[in-house]
Amino acid sequence: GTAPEDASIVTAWLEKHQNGLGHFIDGAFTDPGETFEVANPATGEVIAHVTQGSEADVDAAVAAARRAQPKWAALSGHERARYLYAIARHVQQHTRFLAVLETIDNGKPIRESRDIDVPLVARHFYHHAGWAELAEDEFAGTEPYGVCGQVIPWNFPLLMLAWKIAPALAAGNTVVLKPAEYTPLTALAFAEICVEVGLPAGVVNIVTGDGATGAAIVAHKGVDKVAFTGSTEVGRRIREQTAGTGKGLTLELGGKSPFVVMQDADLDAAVEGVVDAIWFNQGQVCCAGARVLVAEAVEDRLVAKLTARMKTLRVGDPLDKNTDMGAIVHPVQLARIRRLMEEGAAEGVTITQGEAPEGCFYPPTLVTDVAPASVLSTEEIFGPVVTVTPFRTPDDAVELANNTAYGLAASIWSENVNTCLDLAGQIKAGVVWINCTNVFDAGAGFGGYRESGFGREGGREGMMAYRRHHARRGEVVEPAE
Ligand code: TXE
Repeated sequence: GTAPEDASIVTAWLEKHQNGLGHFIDGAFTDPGETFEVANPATGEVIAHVTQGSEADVDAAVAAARRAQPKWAALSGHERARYLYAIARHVQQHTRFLAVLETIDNGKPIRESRDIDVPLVARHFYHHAGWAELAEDEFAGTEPYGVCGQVIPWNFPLLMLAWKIAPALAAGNTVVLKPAEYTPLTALAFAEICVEVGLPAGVVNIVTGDGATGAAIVAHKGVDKVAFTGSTEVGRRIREQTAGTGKGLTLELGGKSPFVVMQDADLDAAVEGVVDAIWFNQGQVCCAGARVLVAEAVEDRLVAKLTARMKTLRVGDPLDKNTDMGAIVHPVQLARIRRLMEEGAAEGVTITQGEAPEGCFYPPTLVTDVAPASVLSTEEIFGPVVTVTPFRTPDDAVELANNTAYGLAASIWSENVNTCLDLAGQIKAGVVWINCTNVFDAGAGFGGYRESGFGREGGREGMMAYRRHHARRGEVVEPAE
């Protein structure tokens, strides 16, 4: 049966803002200017009109952030921590509202937004409040960058905001953040939380808009550090744009992460791992385990189990608590998945799919008989599509795993911990999970090798990426990101 979530609190919020939503600049919401439509991908319904940020808007936001920054940095760590704790608590208090809004805006299942995204957001602010508490000791010999320009994607809208804003604020920076144009709503709801907790004006500024708005933030002379999560193509452009400007930069880009199943793996556990690795969030996950590499002796068994499990996944209404996979974020992304699948099909691969309703949905998909050089094995599909490729020896597994331009994450499955640790050391990825996948913690650095970007978010490295390191006599200084 169905178990629909009550969406009325969000409907009321959307109605309140039916004349359009402005930016959040200097502690207040601006009047909506020239707006663009935001739709619920599961229904196609337009749910809000959000302002397209101009260069003047970016100027105003950066100016507010510059004015607020010295005072924010001059607060004691404890005082900054109190704001971060308050934000975390308010996020928890508004969990249901934020989860429903995220699901309506992005299309992800309510079970995920409620049980994964929003709790991780709160966790991220709690964790970084802890860092702020320790600021006087931990940040000695370093200083905040100043104003951080942050541009985020649409796959985990509120969580990516938390990954960006929490460490920046803990470190004494102020921010101008642009959410993705497909999913700007929870960032604006977050701005309301900033007002609720009495965060000083200008510490957090949210400017909505498209890539041009993002580019204006990156280019702004008043921005001291840029943090970006999104496509490798845009990341490359941002790296060029910031070269020689002295701005700090961290980039978290695409991936094509391997999921390695050794002959002695617990296959049932590995199957559940694949479900989580590629069918979580419709596969729109930068670290998605998109390439299953399996020991040839167990390939047939794994594929049989995986096919059976895939067919049990329920794809449909994201607001239904029984739904396993919701909508693809936007018809443009759906078209991209379909185009890549057509290119792959032309190469003669075998495609097995579950079921999906009409509309902006894509079924869980398993691709076998696929060459390592195939477009489906190499391109980031950013959808619920997993390839399965057999290997003979552990060395072959490592070679296949590293046969990618990316290097964000990897997952290794074996009952022998020595095998796991041996492979983990040889696979070039920022995160290697052993007998698990998609485990995120605010205390652990996350980030890529090669075309997956550079710099870490989370943990000590992530924290220190928001401080400038200046040398003092006799001191060894970590390289700035
Ligand atoms: O990404 P974009 P798109 C990958 C994934 C996906 C593909 C395209 O493969 O299919 O990218 O997605 C802003 N200067 N990932 O087109 O354009 C934009 O407004 C500054 C992986 O949506 O990179 C948005 O806020 N900013 C990824 C953000 O960049 C610019 C998550 C991301 O959009 C800009 C998303 C510019 N010139 C997509 N152009 C991951 N690593 O998780 C755009 N933007």
